[in-house]
Amino acid sequence: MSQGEKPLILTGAKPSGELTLGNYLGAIKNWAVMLEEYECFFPIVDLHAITVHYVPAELRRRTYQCLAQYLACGLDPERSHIFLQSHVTGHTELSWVLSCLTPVGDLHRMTQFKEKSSVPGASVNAGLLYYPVLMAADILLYNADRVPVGEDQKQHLELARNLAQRFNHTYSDTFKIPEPFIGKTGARIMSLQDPLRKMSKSEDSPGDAILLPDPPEVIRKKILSAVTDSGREVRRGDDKPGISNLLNIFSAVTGRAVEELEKEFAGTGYGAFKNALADSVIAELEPVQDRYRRIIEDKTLMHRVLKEGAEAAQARAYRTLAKVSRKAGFIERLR
Ligand code: ATP
Ligand code: LTN
Repeated sequence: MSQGEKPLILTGAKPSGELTLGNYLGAIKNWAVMLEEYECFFPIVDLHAITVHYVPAELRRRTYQCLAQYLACGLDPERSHIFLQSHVTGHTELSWVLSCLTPVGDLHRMTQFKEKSSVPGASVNAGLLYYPVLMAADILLYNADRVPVGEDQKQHLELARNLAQRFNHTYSDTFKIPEPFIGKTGARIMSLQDPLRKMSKSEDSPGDAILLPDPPEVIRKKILSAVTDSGREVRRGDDKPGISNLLNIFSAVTGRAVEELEKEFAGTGYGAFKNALADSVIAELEPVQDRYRRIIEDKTLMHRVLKEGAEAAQARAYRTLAKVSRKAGFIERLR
């Protein structure tokens, strides 16, 4: 890295539904504070979204929603590059070269592939199998130093690291080996109805997740009906996954330590605790929702962000792609 150049962070999210409080606390809120220290690339990975059954018009709508939610959550497009994966030439090209270095058995062994392909009635297409190679290409195309991911994506990041090493070994030193990056807060927000599963936007049951656009009364209702544990003590513990999750959320939203919250709510019972948590979540999301409502109507703004993001990303992607082509033995394109 030359002097004065910031390390590069890259992370992607699929436009597969409304973002949840889990995405916000576990990911985007942490990303927004990285803009000072890192050069940040935030692709919305629409090519990954078509590996499972989808409706094109829905994908388009969700892609705009995801972008508007990113901006509303405080990702500043003046200080980061927000773009669509499908707008940049290079992701699929590099993915092809990397797939020729990937033993197919490694892909069959991926946990996410096994889970998604074992859903009854799922049509298992080759894209679903190659999903992790495309993700590796997303990361290596920009030579990312660090990749913020949740637990569930660690195996995929490991493949990206292996592929970087394999490419460097097969051809010559080209890629940095990307490191995982674990956020400070909200690492794993669990479902409100089943605190042993993570809060996820692709779950069907509506009480599981708080969605960023949920109105205040819906947020309160979901929190009040969150599954709790036996007893009425507000404390963290392995025997209390429901209350522990709610305490984690409270702590991530307010920045207050769990121990401090335990003291404050000692002896108050679950009802008062849940109402106070609902107040905090509603207050945290209100400004995000106001901004979201404005941004989603402003196509001019969204298109400008995507255009500028794609231009910056493309410039960097072309440099890597040229290097990769040369090393792989392709003759340079004639002009
Ligand atoms: P799906 O629920 O559809 O599988 P997802 O929300 O897990 O999707 P992405 O949208 O690609 O997947 O994830 C964006 C980021 O949000 C990732 O960094 C992921 O680790 C993080 N994230 C998702 N759910 C949670 C959660 N419940 N708690 C903390 N972080 C989360
Ligand atoms: N597979 C990831 C999304 C994703 C990603 C990436 C994350 C696609 N490309 C590159 C980090 C870096 C997921 O499902 N959360």
